Amino acid sequence: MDRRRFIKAGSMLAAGAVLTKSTLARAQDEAGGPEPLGDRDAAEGVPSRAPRITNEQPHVLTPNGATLPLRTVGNVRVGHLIASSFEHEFAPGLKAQCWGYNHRTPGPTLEAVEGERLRIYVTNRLSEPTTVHWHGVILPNGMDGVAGLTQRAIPPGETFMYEFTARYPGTFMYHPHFDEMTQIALGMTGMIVVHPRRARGPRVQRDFVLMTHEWRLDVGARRPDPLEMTDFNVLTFNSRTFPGTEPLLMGRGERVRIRFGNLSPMSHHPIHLHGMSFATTATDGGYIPRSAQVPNTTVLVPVGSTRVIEFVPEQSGDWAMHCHMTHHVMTQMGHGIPNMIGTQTSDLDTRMRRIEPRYMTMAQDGMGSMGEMKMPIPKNSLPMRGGPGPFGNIDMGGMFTILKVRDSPMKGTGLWYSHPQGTVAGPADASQMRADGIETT
Ligand SMILES: [Cu+2]
Repeated sequence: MDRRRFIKAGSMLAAGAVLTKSTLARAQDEAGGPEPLGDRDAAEGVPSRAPRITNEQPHVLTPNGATLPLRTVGNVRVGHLIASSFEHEFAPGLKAQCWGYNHRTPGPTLEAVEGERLRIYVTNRLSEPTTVHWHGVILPNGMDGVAGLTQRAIPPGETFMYEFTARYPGTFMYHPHFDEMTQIALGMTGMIVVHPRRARGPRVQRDFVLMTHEWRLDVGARRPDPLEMTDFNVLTFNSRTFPGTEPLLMGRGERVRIRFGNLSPMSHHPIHLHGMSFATTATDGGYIPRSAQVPNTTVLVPVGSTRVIEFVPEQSGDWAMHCHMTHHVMTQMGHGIPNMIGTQTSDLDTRMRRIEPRYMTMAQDGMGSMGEMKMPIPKNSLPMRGGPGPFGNIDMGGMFTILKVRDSPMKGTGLWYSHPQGTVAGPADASQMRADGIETT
């Protein structure tokens, strides 16, 4: 028995042993989680705000996400995170029961300014204890959120208070430090942005945050599998998978910042931007001096890290941005199928259809067209990959989104880029090929 099977078998035995304790929790869970709270709307987070400049710094935008509302009480900024189970949509057609904060995964982005005193209440509406660890934030040891080491875990139904000063600006994250394997795998992550009191470096016009994550969600399952160690099949930006990812809208010539976080269980993500060269300006450890900023078109975001990039888009268009691990731009249906590439199937289909009339051999020429095949797919699942684009099916899914660079960025948000004439690759002209000395016969 390998280690994974052993763990799975062990967890089933353990589940049997604590059946009485977990039955109630499971019953609540099956019913779609706990009752909504009276203050749910306020606590759930507000939609990402339009850029507003404070001290020359725009608010951060969390595509597909929200910012945690903070109210000022005396000289303290007060917020409330509620950990619970809820139904989450990864993309139209794919939903699962996930765990997160304020009915979101990732939880709402915590946005503060350097030097602010923060008081964050954490209510646990999960079926097991939890904590919140403020990953990368320098704070008193007892506020660090490590169950058993720096605090007692927050029991189900209780609320704990964390209070600390955001001493240093930067891009950080929050997540539980109790049963991390389960709680993070089910979606309990969030980003923290602490703006510097005085803006550093050139002023940016847009400031986005994207949390990368990976999930094992078997076709037909209602819940991600936290026991998976290697074979993840739903890859996400802010817990959404393409075509469910909200495009990032920006103006040509604007300075744009994207802050990536990675709380995937097991994978680092090399995020590649088309049409841009950028500088990595900061990590969760602090700012990178200008003299040490290396130009790149791909930034590796390791597990448990943040990376901040800045760039000025030079060319308008619909530019792809995606993880460059090819299996991270696939979705559920691309996994676990037999490799048929190059096989000579001759009359196999005809013969098989005598036994099974719906039989069809797939992917013997490659898998590129499988995303657009109008094959029936199981309920609550995504086709192999991709989504509709202006020139046909977009052949990537998963950790993929679009940077919409426009001359007037607030116009035409839902529209595809309109290309100037003569700037789109198309079929070659035979006479021009001959003139250029290209032989094709
Ligand atoms: Cu990746």
